[in-house]
Amino acid sequence: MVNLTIDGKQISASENTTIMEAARQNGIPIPKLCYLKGINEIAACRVCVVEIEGKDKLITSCNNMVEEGMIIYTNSPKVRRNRRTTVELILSQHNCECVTCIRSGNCSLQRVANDLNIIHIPFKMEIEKQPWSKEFPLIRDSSKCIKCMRCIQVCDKVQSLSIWDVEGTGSRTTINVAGYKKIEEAACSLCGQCITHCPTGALTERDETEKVWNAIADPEKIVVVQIAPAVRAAWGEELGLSREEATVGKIIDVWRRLGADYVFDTSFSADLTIMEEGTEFLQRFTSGELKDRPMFTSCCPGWIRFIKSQYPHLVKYLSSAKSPQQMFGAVMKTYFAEKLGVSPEKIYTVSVMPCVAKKSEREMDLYHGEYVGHDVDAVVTTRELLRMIRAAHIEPSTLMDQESDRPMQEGTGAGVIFGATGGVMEAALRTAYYLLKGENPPADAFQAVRSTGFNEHQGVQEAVFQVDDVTVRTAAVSGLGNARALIDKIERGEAQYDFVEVMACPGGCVGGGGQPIHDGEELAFERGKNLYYLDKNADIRYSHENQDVQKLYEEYFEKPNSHKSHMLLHTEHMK
Ligand code: HC0
Ligand code: SF4
Repeated sequence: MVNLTIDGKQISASENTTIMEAARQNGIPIPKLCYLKGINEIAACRVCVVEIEGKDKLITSCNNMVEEGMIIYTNSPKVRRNRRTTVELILSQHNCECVTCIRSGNCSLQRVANDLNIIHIPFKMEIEKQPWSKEFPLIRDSSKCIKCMRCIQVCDKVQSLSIWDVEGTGSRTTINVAGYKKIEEAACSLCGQCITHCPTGALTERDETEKVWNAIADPEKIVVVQIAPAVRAAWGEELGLSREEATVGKIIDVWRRLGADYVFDTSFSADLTIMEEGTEFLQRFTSGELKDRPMFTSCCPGWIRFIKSQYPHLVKYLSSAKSPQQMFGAVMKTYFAEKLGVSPEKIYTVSVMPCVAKKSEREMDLYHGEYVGHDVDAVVTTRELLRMIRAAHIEPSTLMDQESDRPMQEGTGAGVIFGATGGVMEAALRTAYYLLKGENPPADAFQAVRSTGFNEHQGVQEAVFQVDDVTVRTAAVSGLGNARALIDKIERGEAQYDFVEVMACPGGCVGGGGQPIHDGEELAFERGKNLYYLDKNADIRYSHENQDVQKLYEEYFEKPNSHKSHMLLHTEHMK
């Protein structure tokens, strides 16, 4: 241990602790902008400077370690002056139109400037705005970039894609897509992790809320909404609702108040996905088709974009099942439209997703008789949902639990855990066991695929399950860097699996790129616990016991992997 003094407080910290961390452990927060624990500890912004007694030069606290006998001041006049100038210089190159910024109220730069009581900016430089496509689901506004490097590091170290790079020199240094490419030409997975780790409004999702407002206002359109599993685990964070208060039932109430015609829970179609994908897995597994490579799940569009650009030769091992988002859209425009007695054109489908890549997944086509269109018409992230709640002046405390509409009402605990890493695998195994044995396993029999923290086994949960004489080797991985390491192991013959679940975002959809932002704080596994709690307390925990899914098969699809389900619920990933 090392003994030292910070702001007059005598403390001890273990060796190799940074000054920032030692201060934090003792209730002394040091302001910062670029710092991201374990990912970006490069002291680029210099906001975290501190004064050391006896030393002339201030030092950065994020990358300097505590030393025996140090006397540190985190907020001396010298520190404050220096920090203030640093922030003023950053602001001089920053587009400070905060009132029209999506991150206003949740911007680390705004907070640091406010805390320093900077009420005017003494100098201003001309700010160049780089061109950017308005069509791409990931939007970058270079005039708001503070060159903290977080996006570069997250994309590189966590997602192994290195989409961003530094460009230019001197005061013209900026961040842009590496290799002077346009973002559309780069291999961006659209995971959105650079957005959730950006301290300002430089990176955002393409806003689709206006499209949704217009559809709601259009009397010709029947607006049908679905809410993804992981949204319920995070939407309350910005509204001051506790985990217990922030139910999916209240999100359903939100959409009814916003004017949607029908509201459903994506857990329903997660159960439908399990019926299709579980059946497909057993067919491929028992036919010996999976001898050399596993079947990969296909519900995460960030992962689909990744495998297509990084491992195109493995695309044929993807499950052909569409994701729950797409399946639900297809069911809404066919089965449900028929129930309502309207044509698919009248139905406008909206998904609320914790994800940015879902905005590109929706471009998938739906062919149904005469109708050619999309399963899903608009995708809003959890953050966009929150903006709509605010725009409609809905007071969160007045929201009441409501049930989703019929006939696609039921969603099981198995469908809910889709939003956490390992959840799709666990749900699939519960049903695969039933399909093999004709009886249910204990609901928690496959919990070995759950993951409880970051960096645990490099984001991989492996498990082998024995059902009579059948052995199924599984792995669930989250984070694309972890996925790359796992695939490389499979490719080198160092690991063999039958079934692999991949989620692009660390922790799964709960940590998705469309979720609320907390200045780089990682909440995925906390949110995941919420989904496991909901599963544990669900009346039904097996997808095959979802009675509304059973009815859908009876009335429409006949059976899993039938001709009709292949037409509407599966896709050809080779395209
Ligand atoms: Fe997910 Fe999904 S679990 S990808 O994370 O499979 O986005 O929540 O909606 O589609 O259900 C996201 C979440 C979904 C889909 C489901 C899957
Ligand atoms: Fe990289 Fe993901 Fe951002 Fe694309 S969305 S640039 S893959 S971090």
